[in-house]
Amino acid sequence: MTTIAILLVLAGSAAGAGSQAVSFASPGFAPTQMDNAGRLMEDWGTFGVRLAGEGITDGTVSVESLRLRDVIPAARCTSDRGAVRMVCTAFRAPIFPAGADAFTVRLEEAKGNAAKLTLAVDLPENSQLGMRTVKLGGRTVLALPREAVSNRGLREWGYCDEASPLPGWGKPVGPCDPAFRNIRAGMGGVPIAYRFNVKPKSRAQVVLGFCESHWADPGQRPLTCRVEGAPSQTVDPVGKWGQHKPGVLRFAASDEDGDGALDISVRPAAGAADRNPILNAIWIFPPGETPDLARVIAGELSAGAIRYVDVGGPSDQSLFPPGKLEYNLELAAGGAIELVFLAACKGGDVPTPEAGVWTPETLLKAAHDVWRDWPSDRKP
Ligand SMILES: [Ca+2]
Ligand SMILES: [Ca+2]
Repeated sequence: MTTIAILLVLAGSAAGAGSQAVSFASPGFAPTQMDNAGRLMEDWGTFGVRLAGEGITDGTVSVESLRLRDVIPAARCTSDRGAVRMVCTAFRAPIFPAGADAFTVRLEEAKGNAAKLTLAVDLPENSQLGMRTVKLGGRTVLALPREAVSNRGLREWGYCDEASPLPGWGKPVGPCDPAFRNIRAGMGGVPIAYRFNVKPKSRAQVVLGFCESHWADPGQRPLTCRVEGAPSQTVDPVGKWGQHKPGVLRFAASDEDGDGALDISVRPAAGAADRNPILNAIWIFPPGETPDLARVIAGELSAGAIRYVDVGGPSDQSLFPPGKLEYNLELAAGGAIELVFLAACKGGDVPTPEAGVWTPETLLKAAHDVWRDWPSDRKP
């Protein structure tokens, strides 16, 4: 029989009266502790959030244990911060195999005035930020809220994937743009993805550049390229251009979903023997003029492009600025916002949010179902 999960209520230490560390778990799993400042103490580090902005004051912090939907052990940290009341609630979501801690940050405007806020997430050093995940080493330790992607401080353009730069990997023959020499590769089949800020709903000509310098035979590394607003194109670079031969594909792109960003991705084509996609270069040109592709390959149009990216080269960049993970949020007078994070538990990863299997509602329901069915004499 597995160890019975225990809801421990530990005596508080430094924080004021009413604030104490609280633990919570799923049946049969080691508990997670919320410390008396409202942070989760995970085996990979401490996860917590900090609030800043106009009218945000220091305030008392109160941590308590409670039951969500009557049965789910949970920890809650409440703090009145002047213009905003912040309530952080955590419970264990019983995701196979190790579970994950769902951490909901609720921000309530408290003074009857619209408020602009910055919510900063405390992360361990060496954290790698992605669009929806934070990784530490090879482990996915945090899933980030979908609602807040557009509220993140992002650069004008950059990659937003888990691919790796391989400078000097390309060995293009003949005179060509230097961008063909450096690549990024999606080792293990991860897509290569870039995002560029554009005028909402605007159009552009996008050119992707490739040079395959590993395979000599066709059919090994076919790639499927998607550029927002254009039909996807599948290409076998060796079959189409040959080994070490630079080649380009043109796309009539548009910001189809109107979010002010143009999304570009390269993935392994269906059935590809080599599952590691590569990309050498990206050019963005104005709509309406069709760039001469031979001149693009020769590097003659790079200086005049709206964007020219030597993928994997020294000027390539992540979409995410280094350092802190911060959200810029606006609260209407009397309004509230909820952001749900998912933190990895002892020995586990969090599931990739892109897989789309879990939502905050289904996590709560799953936790409810396991605790409802757990024998009452063994409930904490
Ligand atoms: Ca878009
Ligand atoms: Ca490159």
